[in-house]
Amino acid sequence: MIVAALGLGLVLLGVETAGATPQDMIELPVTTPNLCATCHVLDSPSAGDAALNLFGLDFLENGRVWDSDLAQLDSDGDGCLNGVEVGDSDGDGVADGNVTEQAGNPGVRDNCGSGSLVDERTWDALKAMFDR
Ligand SMILES: [Ca+2]
Ligand SMILES: [Ca+2]
Repeated sequence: MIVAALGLGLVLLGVETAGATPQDMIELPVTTPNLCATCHVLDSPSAGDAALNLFGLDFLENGRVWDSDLAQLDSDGDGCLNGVEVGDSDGDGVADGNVTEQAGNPGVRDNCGSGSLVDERTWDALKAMFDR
């Protein structure tokens, strides 16, 4: 009986974990083309293999809420703010202008800006001031 209850608990836990992802995705005004990969290291993460990328970790730390604080960060350190990459610069939950696709992946260091090493270091120093 105890084993059965434990098993049920694990199943419920797994369902809850997997079910949270679409709910989190609603937070972002623009999710294409990266979809799951916006927050995860895999395109199609499963409950047991859903490692988060740098943006996903910041999103989690931010209480799984998309807001102006998160939009002002550059989670992946590529010189582009999360808000710019997602397509909602001010993080108010409404896509910028006629934006229908993310400009870049906020969790992957890509070529969406001219982030030099110096800029990244400066930004890391700035972030460190707020990450207390
Ligand atoms: Ca970035
Ligand atoms: Ca990026």
